[in-house]
Amino acid sequence: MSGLDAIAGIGADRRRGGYSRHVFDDAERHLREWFVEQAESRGLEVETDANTNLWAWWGKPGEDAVVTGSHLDSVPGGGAFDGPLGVVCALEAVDLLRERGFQPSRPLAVVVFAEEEGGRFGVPCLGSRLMTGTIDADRARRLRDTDGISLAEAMGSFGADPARIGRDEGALRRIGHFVELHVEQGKGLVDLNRPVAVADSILGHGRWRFRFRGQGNHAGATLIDDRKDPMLPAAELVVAARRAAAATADGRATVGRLVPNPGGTNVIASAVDLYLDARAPRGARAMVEDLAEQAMELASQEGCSVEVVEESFGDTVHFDAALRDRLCEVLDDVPSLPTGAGHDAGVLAAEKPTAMLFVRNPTGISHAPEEHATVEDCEEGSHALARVLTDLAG
Ligand code: HGY
Ligand code: MN
Ligand code: MN
Ligand code: MN
Repeated sequence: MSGLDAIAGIGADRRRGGYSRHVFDDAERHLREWFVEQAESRGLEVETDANTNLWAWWGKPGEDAVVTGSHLDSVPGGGAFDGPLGVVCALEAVDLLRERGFQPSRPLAVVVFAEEEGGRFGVPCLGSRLMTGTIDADRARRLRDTDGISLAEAMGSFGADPARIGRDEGALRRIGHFVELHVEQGKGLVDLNRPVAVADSILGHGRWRFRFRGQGNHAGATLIDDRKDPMLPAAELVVAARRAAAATADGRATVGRLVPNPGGTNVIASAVDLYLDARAPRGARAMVEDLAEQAMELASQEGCSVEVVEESFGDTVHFDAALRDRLCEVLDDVPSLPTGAGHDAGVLAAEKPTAMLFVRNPTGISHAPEEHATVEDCEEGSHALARVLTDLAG
């Protein structure tokens, strides 16, 4: 908790509540500095990889390492635990192992992945996607934030070389196992009345941008019949998305961001960008294809047009069953749980034996300031992580 307290003032968002910490902004740079200080004070050797992920090594960096960690960025107005808890518990686990005089037989590293939430450039798990080549480097360089700054430009200002981003064979060879600890983002552990679980699967999920275009005009002088208001099909699509998710097995669909241009109370918008987050064990893409057809119909009814762009997609992830079972056993039969939230561990799972630990969230709320974990459960989590690292690196 002292780790979380130390960063509690960084990136606090007075307007939205909670935290807004986005890749390469002041808050996120500050968090990187904090991490480097923490790692170096423990004698860990810190390096930043070509994709701006941070690594802290216990002993010499080497291949087949046991790697743990998470991310420090947040969604806009997010909670204090999503990401930082996995980093703080990783450092705490290192302390616990040291106190016990543990000597790892394999290299051990704590990693902080960049832009996990996609809060600035729109693609979640950007650092791990780049490292694994799951996103094309050229496409990534051209991603833009809401101020029009490209990832390449932002990396340049940060002091990283955008020409070097992309699949990083060296970094990947070093990962033998990856274990990410994370606050649970639902109520699974509350319902089971248990503090810690091992992850079983991650729901397939993606993000899409629907750009509706109409005719900007005067709110008072334009007769209702004369309007081409892109807000109309956008609003109807919000409702259609909810219905589509309800009709899809274990489906979810969210419009958490709707951006009218130019955005004036007395102005009929000329365009509206609607950002859709859709998830399902199977068929998230089919759900969105159907919504895209509906969007076209809704747009044409209003004399508008629509263009749909897939910003990211990841299939359902089933974590390595042998590793999951091994963790459950090492942790004396903790339960295993599926999750609807995405993680860098989900990206890495396609390449490496990967596992996750969840720590109970008494509110069951996440991506909001009410996200929580008690001191006792965080302690359970770091002790569980220390046991897993001891097992894997012993
Ligand atoms: O959006 C997600 O599921 C994740 O927390 N990035
Ligand atoms: Mn998150
Ligand atoms: Mn997270
Ligand atoms: Mn006027």
